[in-house]
Amino acid sequence: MKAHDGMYIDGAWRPADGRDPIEVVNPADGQVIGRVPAGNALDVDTAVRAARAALPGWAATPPAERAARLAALRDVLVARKDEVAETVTAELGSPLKFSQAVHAAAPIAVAGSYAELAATYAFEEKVGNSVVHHEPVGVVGAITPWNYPLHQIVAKAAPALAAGCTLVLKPAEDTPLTAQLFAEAVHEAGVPAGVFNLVTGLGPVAGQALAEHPGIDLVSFTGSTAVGRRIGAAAGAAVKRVALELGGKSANVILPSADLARAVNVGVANVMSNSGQTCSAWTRMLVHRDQYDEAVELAAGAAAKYGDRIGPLVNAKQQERVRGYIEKGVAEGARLVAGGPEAPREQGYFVSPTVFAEVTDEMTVAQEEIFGPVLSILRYEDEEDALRIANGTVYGLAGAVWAGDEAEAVAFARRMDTGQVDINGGRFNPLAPFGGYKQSGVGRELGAHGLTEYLQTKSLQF
Ligand code: TXE
Repeated sequence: MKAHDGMYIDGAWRPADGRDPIEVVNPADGQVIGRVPAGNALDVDTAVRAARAALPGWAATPPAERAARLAALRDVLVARKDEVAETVTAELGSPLKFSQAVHAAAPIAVAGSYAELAATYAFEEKVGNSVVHHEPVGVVGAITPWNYPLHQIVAKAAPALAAGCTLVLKPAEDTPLTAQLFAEAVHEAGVPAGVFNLVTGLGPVAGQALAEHPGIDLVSFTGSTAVGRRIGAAAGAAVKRVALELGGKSANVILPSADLARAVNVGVANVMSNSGQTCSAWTRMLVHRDQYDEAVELAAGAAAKYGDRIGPLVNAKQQERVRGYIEKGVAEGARLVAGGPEAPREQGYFVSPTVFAEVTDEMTVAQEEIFGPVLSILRYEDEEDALRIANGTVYGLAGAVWAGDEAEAVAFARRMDTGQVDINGGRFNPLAPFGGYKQSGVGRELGAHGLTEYLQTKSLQF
């Protein structure tokens, strides 16, 4: 795979100060497919300086011109979508069809939505005798994970660029090639030098240096709750803005009036998608006791069908972690009805699609984010019990409700402590705000709500 041996800073690929290579591995077979430099604090500092220098010019660029660059960026992502899909498949291991349909396609929709928002957003509004200006926050430090390598980048870079911010991106060490491809796309789209900068590197080195750099005005982080908590604490101490997209343990609530087979099948597909490496995945299926046995049977059958069709997990550490959770589920008394902890193949970091029945809400597999193809099915007595279980974790990122009647599902969804709920299946909407209640995070991504994360307001009184 093509890999740059440098950092994209101030509009060009430049030699890195940190020379240790990061080996990029294809998780489907363990082969090294490329090497990128592990940037250090000096590389981060160089990139932040470039972003600071570019800030006044980009912030003063008319929104229509920023919109034109974002539209050009979307067009480059369209033109290079096959390359995006192949790169994501090579470094994340996801099946090529899934990479095309999701990993390459979603960022196109998101970039397009911000091209439109940049052109139409009211960056100035009249409020009584005041005019409120929505100005860019400044220089953004974006730290992204590997699970949706390009989407996670575009969900930060596109609104930042639309707002008039400049940024430095530190992508996940597992998926830096997609990030390099994105830097090429930004360059091709004619975004001025210094507006977008890329530093590849390790989290505790380059990531931490970026999060703590005094030249950063907003840290936008997606990743684990443990790292997010530290970044939030450091940002609080420095009184700087922070946006955190963290873990989830979303409930898929199937009310008795729902189409059970459809709800279960879509629910299983949701968890197995991307091999379960999705923060919003509906990892807890809540079923009424009268329908429980039927749901378990349907889910076990649906999971068995996935067999070989899902990709591996991203690396050996995640594979071990997920297998450990499956072993813990068994040890705590949950009943395996599909899959299990044994690796299904010798090569690559695969985990079998796994379904647990007889899960109770205090079990580890019902409380902690597993981040693998593992579904837990819980039994509820009545609607109040379902609500108690659904809201009974520290997380609140997403969820789903199924009912025969949409209004019934909406009434339940309104009582859920979570940032996004799919009603009878739902569909991806790049304009809908996405983000967490409780410990799932701070702030929102996507759409106009995502744009406001990158803006600060100034009011002029007349
Ligand atoms: O995350 P990390 P990991 C969850 C999921 C998964 C677990 C661990 O449960 O099993 O996290 O994954 C950078 N300062 N999610 O270890 O370490 C790192 O380089 C600054 C949920 O991969 O949080 C990468 O770019 N940055 C999730 C990013 O943080 C640091 C997506 C995420 O890595 C850093 C991924 C530091 N000290 C994992 N340490 C979601 N919400 O979608 C690491 N990083």
